[in-house]
Amino acid sequence: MNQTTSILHRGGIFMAAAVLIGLIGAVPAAAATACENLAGLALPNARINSAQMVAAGAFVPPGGGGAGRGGAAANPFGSLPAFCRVTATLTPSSDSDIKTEIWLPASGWNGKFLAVGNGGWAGTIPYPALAGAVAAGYAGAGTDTGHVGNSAEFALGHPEKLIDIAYRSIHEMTVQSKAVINSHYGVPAKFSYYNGCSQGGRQGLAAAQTYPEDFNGIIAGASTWEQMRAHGARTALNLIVNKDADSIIPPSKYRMIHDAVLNACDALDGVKDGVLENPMKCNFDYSKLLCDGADGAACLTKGQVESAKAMTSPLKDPKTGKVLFEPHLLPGTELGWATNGGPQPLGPALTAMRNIVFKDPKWDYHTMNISTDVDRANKSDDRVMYSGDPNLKPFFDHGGKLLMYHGWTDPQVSPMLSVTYHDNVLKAVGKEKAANSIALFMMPGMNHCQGGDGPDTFDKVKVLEQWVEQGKKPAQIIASHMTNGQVDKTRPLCPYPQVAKYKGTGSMNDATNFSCVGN
Ligand SMILES: [Ca+2]
Repeated sequence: MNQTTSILHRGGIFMAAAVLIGLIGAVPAAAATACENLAGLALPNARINSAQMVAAGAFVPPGGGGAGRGGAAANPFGSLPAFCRVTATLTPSSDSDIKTEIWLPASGWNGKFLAVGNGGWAGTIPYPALAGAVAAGYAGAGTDTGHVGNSAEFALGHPEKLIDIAYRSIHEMTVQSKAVINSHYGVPAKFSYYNGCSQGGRQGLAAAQTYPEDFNGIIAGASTWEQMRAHGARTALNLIVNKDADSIIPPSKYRMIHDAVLNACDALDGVKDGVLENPMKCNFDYSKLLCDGADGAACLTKGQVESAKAMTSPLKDPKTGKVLFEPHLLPGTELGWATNGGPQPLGPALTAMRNIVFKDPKWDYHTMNISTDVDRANKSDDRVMYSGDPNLKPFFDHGGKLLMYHGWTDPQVSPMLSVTYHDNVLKAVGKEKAANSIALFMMPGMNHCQGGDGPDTFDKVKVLEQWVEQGKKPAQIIASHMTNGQVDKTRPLCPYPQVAKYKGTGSMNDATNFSCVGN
């Protein structure tokens, strides 16, 4: 009997056992293949490197572990229950070297699979998010996407590796994880979910577009779906706001500018709480802060006014005024302007320009020709990293649900990308058909994926599950804001384009005193 037959045979026995046990209750852990046996599982274009039980609280991430989006706590591993840790290498192409980990709860498995995404240029297994999945009872999986290190250096001369991070690694990981789960527990996962933000949000959209049958539900936060053009635009914006000494806004002025924006726009939503419910309604004119005479701490020079406008406007060709990239940051992001407007371009953008666009790790960004190089960035990867296809009909027809979210004060990835993609899907698929399959929740006062003055915390997977498993599309989501570990504010998040409106009485920090209304 060869190995595959043996596994099928054992699987058959377990299936029969599961049916019998199903008559009297839940499938006990005893029905599962022992963790260590998974090391012998044969998988196409993949090899399992190890399969070992990890005792409760005993996991220590290799080399201190990698930070991932979507679940990092102070010590996300200390309270982990016992689990079976499977490490694998996936090789869908001859140049692929995709490291993946599949974590299987030793007891209390909820019968579901949860894949977690990456941040930045990936290059590490997102251990904190993986830990969050297992702690909540899921069989979880995460991948380094096929290279080591959070930069784009891997892509130079390795187009297959770019395809791996773009969409292939999450797909391969998901296919293999489902096989491992089936073998280990003797039953397939009842539901498969994906959760990611930033690069991980784009990975989620790519999954919905490219492999519509992989997941029953996808959470895509702050999705950077127009990735290479955005990297070109970020680099260009950085050059524009640093073009001469007069243009540079010192970070010491960010608070002053932010306060001026709040003074003008905070109360537009009926609640003076330091957060703009819909910053697209705030048409703040930064030239109101122009210094009367000499430069000072409470005003902006002429060049600084231009830079403030550039930070919050579509990117324009400085020579012709032509719009080169429409999605921009919104008023209210001032405290985070150092991200894109600091002394040099954002790291993930610069490494992309060097290694993918110009294919020269020493490329000097000061030599950028903004008029042509934003377009050049957009085409540089044969559109592999572009994840903006709005045709989600196959995913929706399969029953797939897409839950999107984005912070309005995201200083790194324009929230307009999520708004635009959402609207594009409605146009492509039809509003009625899309209505029960896609939802976007804009998050007032939330920064990039988390943090900020607005509520940034809600149980994303739970919301998605209720939608997928019980047909309850979220009409609103209660999110909370914490200070020093204590919840100090709750507020409903509303499905775009609705906004939360204060009912007029009761605490402004209590979600029950707000309702979602048309914008
Ligand atoms: Ca407000």
